[in-house]
Amino acid sequence: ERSLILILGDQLSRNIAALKRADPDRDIVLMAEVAEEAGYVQHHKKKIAFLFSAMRHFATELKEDGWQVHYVRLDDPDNSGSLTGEIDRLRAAHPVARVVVTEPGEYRLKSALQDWAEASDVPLEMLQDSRFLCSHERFGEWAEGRKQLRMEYFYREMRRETGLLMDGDEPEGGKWNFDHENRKPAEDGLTLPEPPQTSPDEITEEVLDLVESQFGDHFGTLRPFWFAVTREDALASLERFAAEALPHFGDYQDAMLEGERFLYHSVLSHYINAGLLEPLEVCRRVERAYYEGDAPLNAAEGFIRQIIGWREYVRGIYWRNMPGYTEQNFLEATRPLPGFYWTADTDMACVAAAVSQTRDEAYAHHIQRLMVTGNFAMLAGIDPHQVHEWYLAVYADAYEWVEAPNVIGMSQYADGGLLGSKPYAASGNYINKMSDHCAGCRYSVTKKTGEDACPFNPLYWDFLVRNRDKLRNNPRLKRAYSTWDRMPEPRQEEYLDSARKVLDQL
Ligand code: FAD
Ligand code: DLZ
Repeated sequence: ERSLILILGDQLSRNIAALKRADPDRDIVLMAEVAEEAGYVQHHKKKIAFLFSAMRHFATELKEDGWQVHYVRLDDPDNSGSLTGEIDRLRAAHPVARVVVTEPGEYRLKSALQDWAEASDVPLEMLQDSRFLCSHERFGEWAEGRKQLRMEYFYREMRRETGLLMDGDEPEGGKWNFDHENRKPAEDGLTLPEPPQTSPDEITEEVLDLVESQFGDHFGTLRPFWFAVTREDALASLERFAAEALPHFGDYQDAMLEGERFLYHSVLSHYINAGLLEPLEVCRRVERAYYEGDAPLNAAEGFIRQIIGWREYVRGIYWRNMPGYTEQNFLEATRPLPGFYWTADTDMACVAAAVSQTRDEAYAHHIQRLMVTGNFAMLAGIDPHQVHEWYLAVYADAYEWVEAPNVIGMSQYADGGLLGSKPYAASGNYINKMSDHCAGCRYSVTKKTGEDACPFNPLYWDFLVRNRDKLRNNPRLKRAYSTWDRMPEPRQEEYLDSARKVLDQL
């Protein structure tokens, strides 16, 4: 009996569960570019181009492997505009006994498929996504009964279960975490390797034209377009990272430099999330670099922790708390997202750098996302739902399962501390320590209040004061509150007054 195998745009792997169970001689694979997926937020042009081109390349590879693939292009005149519409259209022409799909990464689409199945006369089989190390059940077992969830403990279990960087039962090097060796500010004179630039082939050029004509009003610069769109080229990016950037990954993980968009980051998240690379193979490659003496332990451990620790942990948090997680607003923040998140038109040099590279590359590294655009939005009291929609739209690696916990939880503290133990709030001093942005900024980072003061400075105190009722009992903020309480009242007034002026101008 023939099955219809639906492969989503972020499931571009030959090992995806739905394909593993299928028979190329019998079953029919459906892949579809649809308006609904391309339009549920205003995705960055590069994100759409990346996915459509990677989808087209993957469909071609499947056909070469002998699969019967039904590929629907966005500009197909009969395109119904939705994935469920395309399932129905295909099965009208080719009757099938069931539809098989690997669980989608977003609650929105999972529910839409389940609703469709309820009303349909063919059954839907939804398979666990085996690209993740930790199933929903496994995460549930770990989380159940714990008063507070903390990534670090979850991560240790993932280390044990994968055996990555393990020396028998003990962590390699005697410690689980080497972060105290990381987080150096970037110095002048570093040689910074760039991610490999893949030249667009004919398929990609055709997609770029399509995106320009259909999504010309979306955020972001489309060309030059250099992302890998095949597994082969994504693997080349992994090799480049392991050889050139990984050795310094740990040291400069939290650094920022004006004009340097990638530093020693891997720039692999969009490939991993779309299925071109498998998370475990990426970690094994990095582990090998360590054992072969090509990278120090603090780099390899730090990198592997991001993937088997943070990446798996945030996914667990997402599915345990949906629906509803993306609506959380613990701090009751309501201010609209400032226009400069779309234009980069701001005098704050760090924000302008983060937003303009986001516009140009659909990429920013973790500290830019967390401590610049994220920190500013939280300090300024921006509505977390608007912040969430911005992040979901602008990054090539953004899908709700990973974006929402990072934004709603880690960066905006809108979940009230479910994911992380404290709000990532920082004044200009932090940005100055970790970057060289402040030197060329029109604001002075050493000025705490007044016209020319770095806006992060008064906003930091205003944020703490504004949210005192909700944050006062957080042990990690005790010191900050007692510093505030010891400040003379006129000084406090200056801070709050400066903050008011910044906020009024947003
Ligand atoms: P590297 O710095 O080289 O890290 C290696 C890998 O670790 C990444 O490729 C990624 O797979 C994983 N990783 C690292 N940190 C995290 C994390 N916190 N959560 C999950 N995986 C992580 N990541 C996304 O994949 N999609 C998102 O939409 C996304 N939104 C974010 C929003 C905010 C506000 C913040 C603070 C972080 C967000 N992240 C997101 C996590 C992280 O910033 C990106 O994974 C990383 O910047 C991608 O660049 P890279 O591949 O060069 O990462
Ligand atoms: C992000 C995205 C976009 C822009 N377009 C498509 C598409 O046309 N067809 C498709 O199958 N998938 C697309 N995707 C990825 C889906 O949105 C993604 O599978 C879900 O959000 C679940 O993670």
